[in-house]
Amino acid sequence: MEKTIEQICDEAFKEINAAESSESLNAISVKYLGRKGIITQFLRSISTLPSEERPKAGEKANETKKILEKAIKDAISRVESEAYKTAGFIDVSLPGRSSFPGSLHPVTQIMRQICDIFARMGFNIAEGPEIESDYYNFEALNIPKYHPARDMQDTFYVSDNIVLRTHTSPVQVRIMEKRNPPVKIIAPGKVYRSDSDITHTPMFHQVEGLMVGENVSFGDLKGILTNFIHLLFDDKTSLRFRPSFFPFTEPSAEVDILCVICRGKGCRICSYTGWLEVLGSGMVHPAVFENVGYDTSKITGFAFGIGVERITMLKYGIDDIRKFFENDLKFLRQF
Ligand code: 2NM
Repeated sequence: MEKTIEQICDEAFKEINAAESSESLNAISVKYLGRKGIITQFLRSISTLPSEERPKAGEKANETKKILEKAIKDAISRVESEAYKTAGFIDVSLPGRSSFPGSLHPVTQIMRQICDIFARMGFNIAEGPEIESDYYNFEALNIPKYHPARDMQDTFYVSDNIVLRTHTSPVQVRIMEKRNPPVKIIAPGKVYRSDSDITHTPMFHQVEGLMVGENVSFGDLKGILTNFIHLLFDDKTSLRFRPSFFPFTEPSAEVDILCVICRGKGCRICSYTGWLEVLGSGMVHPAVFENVGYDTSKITGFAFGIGVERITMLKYGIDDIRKFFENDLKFLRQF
């Protein structure tokens, strides 16, 4: 049986769509539309049809001819386009596209290093809420009502009795309420203070530590913190314990290390003192123990607080704390 014009058209379209070069499209054009082409022959065969069928068949065949001519023309411009020529080809001479896998933020990296060091010394890791009650953030820690830390200027208030924690000490209070000594924990996390300049951001990270039990002494504090500094920096880094004051410790001591930049000679980083302040510490105040129900005639302990951004700045020689929070990939990819 002779093929209908519709069947011929379908077949031609299949070939046109499969063609990948202008040469093969030209061959398709010859096959269907050439002097001896299928469509041309079909047009000629119309004269053999009964006269009443001729006009309709002729009209359809001419229409098909026009459609195929246009389809072949369009297909030639498709295969000759730049996009088509380059699709699926790999130019091996091009420089490779580098991929940047994500990495941990420098502050996160140092926070983990700090936690790892204390974990190796037997400290458990404790966490707690960032939105705290006035009681856990201040009252339980022996911070009196008139203390400047409680002022709106220094603390973010959520409501009258609710604050964004200004340190992670409330975590330690919550643990002491729940557990009896011995307690040996560190509390890493975000803290908030209403402060902003090149050395302060309204949010920063702390790791606070607490060791409580019978016969825990200031000597233990010195031993643990000396070991910590030697593991975090190197074991030639000298430390000094300088008297200080915190409402929640007595006695209190600030820990300085010999300047990691100038090794004590005096430079811009250490304000020409040769020393860098790295953490605060002290023996937990009996008032704090009383608040959590510990027997102050048997129990002693020490605590300390480390500012993670500050340590990270010292370790990497970064001079502006705000760089940590600008999300500049040129900065972050260095670590
Ligand atoms: C510091 C300095 C000294 C501290 C005290 C306590 C608690 F809850 F046990 F009383 N936790 N952390 C502490 C002591 C924190 O930060 C500079």
